[in-house]
Amino acid sequence: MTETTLKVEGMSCAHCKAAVEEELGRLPGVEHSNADPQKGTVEVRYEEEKVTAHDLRGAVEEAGYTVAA
Ligand SMILES: [Cu+2]
Repeated sequence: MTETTLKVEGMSCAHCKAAVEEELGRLPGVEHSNADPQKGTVEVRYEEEKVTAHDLRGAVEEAGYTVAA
């Protein structure tokens, strides 16, 4: 299990938080995510054998937000 913090642009409210967390939660191997719209960060705990950083970025984009490099 590994943990990372993504910088995510565009989140502004509780709906954004829920949307990002829901999309990340769809990835098999993501155990937990916690988005903070005020800080613009998302903490993700995941299994590195199952999920790549690319997958995480894709899920955030699927939810309609952008991961800052
Ligand atoms: Cu929102």
